[in-house]
This record gives sequence, structure tokens and C-alpha cells, in this order.
Amino acid sequence: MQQIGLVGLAVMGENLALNIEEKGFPIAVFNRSTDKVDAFLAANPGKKIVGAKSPAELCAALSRPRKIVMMVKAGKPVDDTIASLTPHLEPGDMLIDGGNEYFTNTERRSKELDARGFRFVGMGVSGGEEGARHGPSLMPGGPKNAYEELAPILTKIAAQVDDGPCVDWMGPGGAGHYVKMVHNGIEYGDMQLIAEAYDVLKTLGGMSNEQLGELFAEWNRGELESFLIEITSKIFRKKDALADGFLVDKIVDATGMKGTGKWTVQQAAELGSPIPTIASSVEARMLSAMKADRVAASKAIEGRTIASGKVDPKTLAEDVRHALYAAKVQSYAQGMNLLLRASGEYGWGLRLGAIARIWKGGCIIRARFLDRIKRAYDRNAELPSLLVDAEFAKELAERQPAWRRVVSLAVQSGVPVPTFSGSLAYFDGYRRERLPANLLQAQRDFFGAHTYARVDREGSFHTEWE
Ligand code: NBP
Repeated sequence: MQQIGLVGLAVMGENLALNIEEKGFPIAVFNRSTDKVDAFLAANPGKKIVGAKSPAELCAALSRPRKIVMMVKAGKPVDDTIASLTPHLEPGDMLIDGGNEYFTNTERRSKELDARGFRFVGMGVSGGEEGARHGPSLMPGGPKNAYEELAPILTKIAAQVDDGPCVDWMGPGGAGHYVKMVHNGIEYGDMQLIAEAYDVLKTLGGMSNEQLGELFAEWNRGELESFLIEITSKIFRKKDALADGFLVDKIVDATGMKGTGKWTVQQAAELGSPIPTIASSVEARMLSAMKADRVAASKAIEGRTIASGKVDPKTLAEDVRHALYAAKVQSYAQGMNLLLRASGEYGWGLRLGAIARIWKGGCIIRARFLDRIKRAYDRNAELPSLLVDAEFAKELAERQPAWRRVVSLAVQSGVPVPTFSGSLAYFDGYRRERLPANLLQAQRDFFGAHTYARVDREGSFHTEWE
């Protein structure tokens, strides 16, 4: 009998299946279009992989309780796959959705399947194709006993870091998919911060692709060490195969998104948990996609001329490094606080230190920096924000002048830095005892009798303002 089954032989499913088999777990695979099953078996001869031609055949090939990973497109394909499998399952069997699903769908399916005696695990999988093949970061949520039975397999196939495999039980219901969603939101923020650093260094510092490649490689040997900084240094060095020059300069500056970043922003608004770094990175993608409008506007609107050549690239690079680190801390603080808020709202009991630990390897946001976040939560699991952890607070104090210089220079020069500046505004707002919201309260009371609280006495007050 095969120990585990997998449905969905697209890029993620194929690689995850090969990873599972390689780690010593015989697997059965199925795909809606069955020609992909044949192709997969033909491309991978001599392995402990059984190809099934129907859901019934897949379920018959598996030891009990059955464990079936679904790696299909999120949404209706997951419901269709569940519907095709359940007639062939027995109580206690487990279905694991490894896709990027919106957590409310996972909550719904968990309840429906639980009522029928099945166990449903919503599992975030990060690391792309490479991660799936050689060790992803895994964020499973659902019944704890299901996780415990899956753990011998999951702990082997996950990425391995100094303090263990990059997998842990996140919490019940949709907790795993929620954590993956916030991971992706943070990934959006990290990417946009890097893109803004590139813009400032190139546009205002006049740095060439070669210099940028070297600088990012150097940064990757220090505190900014991360997968995204590493691949960015490689991107800058990549020559164009179709024409002269560097490939990065030939790529159209318009980007899209699939949904997880947008969901993170929607959730943050729903729960009242500010995430300006992530939100501005989502909006920056939207603005980038308005390419035709921007081309027209660049001719119609007279803006400030960008000053170039007046700054010393070395000094600027050092400032940008500090700004990048400080802004990144804001982004993770916001993401972690969103998780904290969701944990309270949905009753998940999320452990932020454990989450930071499993993001240390395998996933797209993997970074040396995550170890510091884990240690901050080890020091105080109830930390209200990473910003008030003594170590982070000290680092941010040291980096503030450089961060402010970068934002000021960019603003004065007309280079948009929405995530650098949004992060700084978040930092300044979070650390201020008093904000101008007293005026907002007065306005709300003026036009809508919304009432306000006073600084000097208890109760709720309304004033006839005119
Ligand atoms: P896709 O998201 O492109 O999904 C393709 C798979 O879904 C194929 O196996 C396809 O079967 C199946 N499928 C579809 Br489409 N509709 C179906 C239906 N109605 N019933 C049954 N199966 C159906 O594949 P992917 O890029 O490998 O991603 C898989 C999941 O992992 C997604 O949720 C994705 O968001 C997530 N993810 C992807 C990455 C990444 O880097 N690509 C990273 C992390 C997570 P067919 O062959 O018959 O059409």
C-alpha cells in the first residue's frame, strides 16, 4: 500500500510528489487530466510512485487512514476534487489542501468534512517549485491529531534549518492557510521594498546593474541575508540572451498578482489591524499595471525633475541598507500583529515564535532576520509588537537617521517610495503617544453626533458645536 496520495500534477504537485517519494514514502498520484499521470510516470521511472486513473483507484491504493494531498488551483477545483474523493473515503481519512486557499473556504470545508467524519487539513506550502522539490516551508492547520499523524512525513519533506524542520501545527480550521496568506503579504512588502531600494540607488545614486549586483551580494552576507536579496543580486547580473545589455532593463515595468496580497489587505481592514507596508506594496503593483496611463501622464504632468549625480553612491548605499532593514522590521511587525489579531478573533492560539521559526527556511521570505524575530517572541511570547522588543527598538533607533534621509531624498527628488515612507509613517505613528485623532473625533461628533471620550474624565460626551 502507498503511504500517501497526491492529486494535482501541475508544477507544485509534481515536485512535492517527487520530494515525498525521495524521502522514503511510497506515493500514489492522480490528476483530473489523466494524460498528466502517464507523463509523470514516464518522466520518473523506477520510483515508488503508483499512478491512478480515477479517484477510486487512488483511494484503493492507500493505507488507512488515508492521507491525500490536493495541489490543485484554489477555489472550485478544490471543492470538485473533494467531491470526487469523498465517496471513496472512510471516516478518519485525511484530505490536505496544499494550495493557496482563502481561509474562509478552508473553514467551511473543515466543518463540512468534519460533520462527515473526515479530517481536513489546510496547509500553506511556500518555496515555489524549488521548495516543493527539495524542502518547502509548510504551514498546516486543522485537527491537531491529523497533524500528529502527518508529522513523520511532513517533518521529512520540509526544509531543514538549524533548529529543526520548517513545519509546525499552526492551529485549527483555516489557521494554516491564514498564516500562508500573511506570509505572502509580507513577501509582497519585501519585494516592493527591494524594488524601491533599486529605484533610489539607480535613479539617484546612478548605480549600474553590475554595481547593484555586487552591492546586493554584499548585503546578502550581512543582516539582510535572505532568499529575495540573493536572487535580486543574480537578477542584476543576468545578461540578455536576445539582445545587448542586461535582462532586467528589458522587462516591462508592469506587474500582476494572484490574490494572497489582496486578501491580506482585505483581512487587515476587516480586523482593524494596520499593515501599511504590505498595503502600499499591493497598491504599488496596481499602479505599475496602469502602464498606458502612466506613459500618457508622464507627458501630461509636469513633475519635479529628478536630481541625479549629486549624491555619493557609497553613502547612499549605506543609508539605503539601513532604511531597508528598518522598513522590513515594520513590515514583519505589521504582519505578526495581523496574525495576533486574527488569532484572538478566530480563537486559533497562533504561536508567533513558532511561525517565525518555520519561515527561516524553504519559503520565499526566508532570511537570517527571522531568527531575531523568533528570539524576540522567545523572550516574550506576549509581545504586543516587535517594535517594542528591546533589541529591535535599539536597532531602529540607530537606523532612523539614515531611513529618514533616504525617504526625504526620494520625496524631494520625485522618486516614489510608498513602502519606505509608509513604513516610516507607521513607525512614527506607533511610537507617538498622542496622534491628531482628537480632531477626527471632534469632526465626527460635529457632523454625526458620534460622541467622544475626554482626556480628563470618564464617560462619553457630545457637544453642540455651533
Ligand atoms: P495550478 O494552480 O495551475 O493548478 C493546476 C492543477 O489544478 C492541475 O492539476 C489541474 O488539473 C487542477 N485543476 C483545475 Br485548474 N481545475 C480542476 C478541477 N475543477 N478539478 C480538479 N482539478 C482541477 O497549479 P500549481 O501552480 O502547481 O499550484 C497548485 C496550488 O499551489 C495552487 O493553489 C497555488 O496557488 C499553490 N501554490 C503555488 C505556488 C507556485 O509557485 N506555483 C507556490 C505556492 C503555492 P488539470 O491538469 O486536469 O487541468
